[in-house]
Amino acid sequence: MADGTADRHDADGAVKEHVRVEDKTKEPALHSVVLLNDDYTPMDFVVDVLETLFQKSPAEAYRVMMQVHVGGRGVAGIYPWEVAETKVDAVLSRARSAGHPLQAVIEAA
Ligand code: TYC
Repeated sequence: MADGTADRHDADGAVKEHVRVEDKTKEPALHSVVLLNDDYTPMDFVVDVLETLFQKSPAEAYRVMMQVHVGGRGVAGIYPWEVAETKVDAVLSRARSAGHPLQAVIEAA
């Protein structure tokens, strides 16, 4: 129904109850910005990216950077899709300007 509610019917067709089916406002789907490891981007550069673009504390930025370095990938942050896309663009733009091959991708969270 237009007001976000629906009538529920019994087997005989009688209206049993009038229930709300879903909220009108939906939360945006969340997406992870994932940093990928490579052999050339300096650790300090990745830590700086995590601190300045993803608002990580120095200790958390170092932890995430080491997780990527050792495990190959790590979550820098979780955002609505458009914010995640802007973050990835910022990471890639900053990395390319500095001459580093750092890669970041978006995944459904
Ligand atoms: N593996 C890199 C090095 O040894 C460091 C690094 C960490 C690179 C995280 C990318 O997303 C990355 N210099």
